[in-house]
Amino acid sequence: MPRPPDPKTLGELKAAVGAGSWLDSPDSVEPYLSDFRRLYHGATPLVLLPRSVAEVAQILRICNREEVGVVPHGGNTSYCGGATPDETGSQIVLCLRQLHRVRQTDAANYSMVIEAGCTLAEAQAAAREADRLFPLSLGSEGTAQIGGNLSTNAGGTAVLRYGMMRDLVLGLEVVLADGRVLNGLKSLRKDNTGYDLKSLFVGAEGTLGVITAACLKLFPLPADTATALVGIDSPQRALDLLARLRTAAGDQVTSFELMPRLAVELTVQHVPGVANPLDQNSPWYLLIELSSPNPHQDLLTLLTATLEAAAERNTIVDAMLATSIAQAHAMWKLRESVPEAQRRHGASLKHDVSVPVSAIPVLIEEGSALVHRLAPEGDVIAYGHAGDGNLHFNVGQKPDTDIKSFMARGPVLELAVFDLVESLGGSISAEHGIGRLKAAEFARRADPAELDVMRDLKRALDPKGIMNPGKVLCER
Ligand code: 2HG
Ligand code: ZN
Repeated sequence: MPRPPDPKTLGELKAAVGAGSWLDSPDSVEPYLSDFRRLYHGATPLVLLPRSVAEVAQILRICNREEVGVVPHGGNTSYCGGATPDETGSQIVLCLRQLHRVRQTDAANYSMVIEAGCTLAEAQAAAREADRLFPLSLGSEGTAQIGGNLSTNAGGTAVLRYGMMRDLVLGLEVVLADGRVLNGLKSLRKDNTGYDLKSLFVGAEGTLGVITAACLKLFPLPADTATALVGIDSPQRALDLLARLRTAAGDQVTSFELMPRLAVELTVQHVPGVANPLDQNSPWYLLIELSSPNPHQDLLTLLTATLEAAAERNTIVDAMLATSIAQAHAMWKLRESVPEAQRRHGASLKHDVSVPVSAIPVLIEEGSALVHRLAPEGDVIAYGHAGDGNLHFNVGQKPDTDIKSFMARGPVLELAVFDLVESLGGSISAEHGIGRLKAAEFARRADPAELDVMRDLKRALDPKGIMNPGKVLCER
């Protein structure tokens, strides 16, 4: 069981990073104590900001010896409290921000080695400089860091084409709980030498070790892109259109994002500079993007023809194709501002879930009936990555309702939504992780054998339980 660090240990930890790389005054540690959604507010005696892998290793050696809990911390954009210390004040925070070098780009190998503290936007820029694409793309990319993206197996808006973070990793460098460094920074597409260790740390949310650097896959830069905002009658029609698009454009279909009318309206209402370019109102909207590295594909013509054919069969209600980069950006701003609009509008109950793509219409229909019955103060705002089967089945507080009674509906509604998701063969965490928020539900619902293996792995790699205690796997 981890225990609070004594003054001698705190001194040793400070010495491990040196002056300027630790914080311990109440004001200076405050930004590390609460999560992005303000669900938790913890306490810590010390925040460490190491500048090298050797310093991370030294910190973990000390913490392991003294059995001090360590909470790895990146851009602090977790939705599940994954990077926030608990309230006991006994856990130290290990912020990776100062490990932010791009160690190598290898354009011919379509790979780059980058440290955990680089933001996702910095990773994208480094790839671009080498005339390559790093395709992970999400709303918080200016703040979220690569270490956190890896640790939560982040998804975002281009998963349909390129996969999630796990699919984008060739190798990892990880400091283990006892301070040993696992040097797995291989840049190989083929490597069948034993167990796939890197995969263990992706999505482990810092509970098995600290990722300090990664070798990531790169792709050719897109040279032709077509973007459209489409109005549509129902989620089922959206799936019909997705199938049509995949037949027409294969894996050039890069993004397929679904939004209900309310999400679009709230975004236009609350976020300055956002507009809905479509003339007609529709119950649902899709943001579609096709892309190709081949500049002669003429994707705009392909997308136009596919949407026209869909309109003839009444699959779609309305559509607007972006004819300039500015128009495409405006469409993306509309989509990416939905979380902010929800925040400005009022409280929300969030469910980041996935189901087989074919089950999305049922999830929305049956889930909405649950909200109607169990949280009448809320409006369903189910949006997100429909092409991946990942919806943010969110519920926003209706205007002029009492926030306390609305929030009190959360636990019962969550159980019902998760039951529904489970009955559809889905997952209670699609792309935001388990963190602290979903640890109990995960333990309750996971397959017992799967959970046993996870606990065995945890014990093998972190026998003293110092790595991000209380996240992902709860105490038995
Ligand atoms: C998105 O897809 C993000 O915009 C945030 O994953 C989802 O705020 C949310 O629920
Ligand atoms: Zn999302």
